[in-house]
Amino acid sequence: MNRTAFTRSALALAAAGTLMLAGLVLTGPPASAATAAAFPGAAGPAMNATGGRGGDIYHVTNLTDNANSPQPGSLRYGIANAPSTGRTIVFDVAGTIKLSPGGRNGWLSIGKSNLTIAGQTAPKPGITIMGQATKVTGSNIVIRHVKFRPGKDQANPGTATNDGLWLTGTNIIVDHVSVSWHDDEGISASDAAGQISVQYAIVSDGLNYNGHSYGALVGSDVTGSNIAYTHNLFAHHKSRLPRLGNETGAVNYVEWSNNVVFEGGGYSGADQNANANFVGNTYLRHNSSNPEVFVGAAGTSAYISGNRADYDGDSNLTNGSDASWNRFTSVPTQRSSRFPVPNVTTESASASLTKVLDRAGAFWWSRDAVDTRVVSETRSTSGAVPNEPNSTEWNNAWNAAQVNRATGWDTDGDGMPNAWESANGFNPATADHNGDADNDGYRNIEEYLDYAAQGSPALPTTPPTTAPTTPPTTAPTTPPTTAPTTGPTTPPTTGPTTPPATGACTASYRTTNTWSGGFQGEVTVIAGSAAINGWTARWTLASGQTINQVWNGKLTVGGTNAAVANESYNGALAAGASATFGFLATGTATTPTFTCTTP
Ligand SMILES: [Ca+2]
Ligand SMILES: [Ca+2]
Ligand SMILES: [Ca+2]
Ligand SMILES: [Ca+2]
Repeated sequence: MNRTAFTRSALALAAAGTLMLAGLVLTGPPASAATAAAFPGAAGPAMNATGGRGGDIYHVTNLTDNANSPQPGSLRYGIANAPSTGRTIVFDVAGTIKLSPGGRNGWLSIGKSNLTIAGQTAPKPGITIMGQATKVTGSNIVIRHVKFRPGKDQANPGTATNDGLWLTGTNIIVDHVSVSWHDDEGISASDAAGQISVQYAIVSDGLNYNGHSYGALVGSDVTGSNIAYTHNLFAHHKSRLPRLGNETGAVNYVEWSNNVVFEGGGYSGADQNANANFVGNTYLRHNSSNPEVFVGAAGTSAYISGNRADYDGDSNLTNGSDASWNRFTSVPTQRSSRFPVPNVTTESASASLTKVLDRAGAFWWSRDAVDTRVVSETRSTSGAVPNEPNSTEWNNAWNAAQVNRATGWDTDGDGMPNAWESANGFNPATADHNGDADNDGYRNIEEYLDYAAQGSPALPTTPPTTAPTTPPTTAPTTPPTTAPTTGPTTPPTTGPTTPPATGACTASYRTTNTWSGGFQGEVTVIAGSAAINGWTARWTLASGQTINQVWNGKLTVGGTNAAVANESYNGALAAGASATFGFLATGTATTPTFTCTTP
């Protein structure tokens, strides 16, 4: 997906879906053979999971939960009744889903396959799942931007069996979730786990009242599985960061890289048959009594590179030392090359530290009290492993008010809200979620999901103007009211074959809107003392800036070099005339220097 504005001509390629008025489910035929990753930014073994791509759209319209009799409109109902042909679950409500009943029967079981759970579509403050554990056993599943804060088992509090999220299916990618108040592991991938990616999660506050404040079990009983945990923050756990291995003799690979592990003590461990890469992790502590960041066992084989341990407990998180084999202890086989976990590109500990602290968690653009506190405590290496949830945080989450979308948010029910559809040239009255207007392999609904995953930055305050694709076919019906004051002295015998294109141009910039994590900019291009026929404005993107959408111009980005050229309808400018284009970007607004060239 190129994150530029769609054009109406491209829209003609979009396949219309079918609106089922009786329910909240939309279906439509597959429209594109192009392939794409699960979403922009997906990585790891499940990078290419397709989830619900090409399937129907299910709207969560209430926060009820009852495992024994799921109600239409609830999340559990949408999962339990998902068709095998794929389903994308969007949320018309925000608030807390209290899993019911207590005990294992009340766990949220995600046993269907070809499923996308798009928590980023919920209104602020998003969806929080509480009360019981969540277990994923299906395959080809995308889970994004949901908070899992289970607490103790509601029927048997104190049994310490509530994981935040337990992944034991295959081809599952979990992205930008938040997990806390588990009394067993936060996010585990184990047992029947196949190809698994866990990225940009905040996993915090493992409850230690029963000694089970654990981070993650990471290992599989399936030979050939690959599991990657990358760019996650684990904070306030006693141990298992991760606990590797299996007891079946299966041979498989683990990537534990570019994570931030902030713990109050304890260590990680491994059973047998563990093969793991540890690259570019940051290990933070304010209690340096346990020097190890990982303790292996018989059968542990590990590759380590570029890990940093910073134990001084200050707010400078990058003045630690290289965490070498003296901190990865009891590892019988010290590898000199990495295990081949697919689709992983590692980076330095400091580069990933910044990304994780800025961008991890479900609603990183509007973090809740728990994630805000945990990131703050990580930045200052403060806080502690809790025995119980903070009571104020728990009560506020448990009793959170339900937030509903306004009427008319998504008239055609295709999961793409009216305002976004209009701003991007889609039809808010036709279910066209399964089209692929720009033919990039991402269905139209996925283009919206990506926008929502950026925190839904403000749409342009003035909608993009769209040039007519054909010139007017009829002449003006009213003549000019004033005649020319002077006529041509000698008529030309032939007209010019191409318009002149020799003039120079300038470009100026202003920021028209900003919000947390993004901004909107406007650039005015002015022709010099001669007419021009085409222009290109260029500038350098500052660190962290990404352009998501451009209107009235065509964007090209190479590295940090951005260039916007004219559209067909605004390239020709008379001397001194101007044209403007606008864009939406993530990152912090700056005032870059623009250059303008012709054509
Ligand atoms: Ca430090
Ligand atoms: Ca719509
Ligand atoms: Ca539509
Ligand atoms: Ca597309």
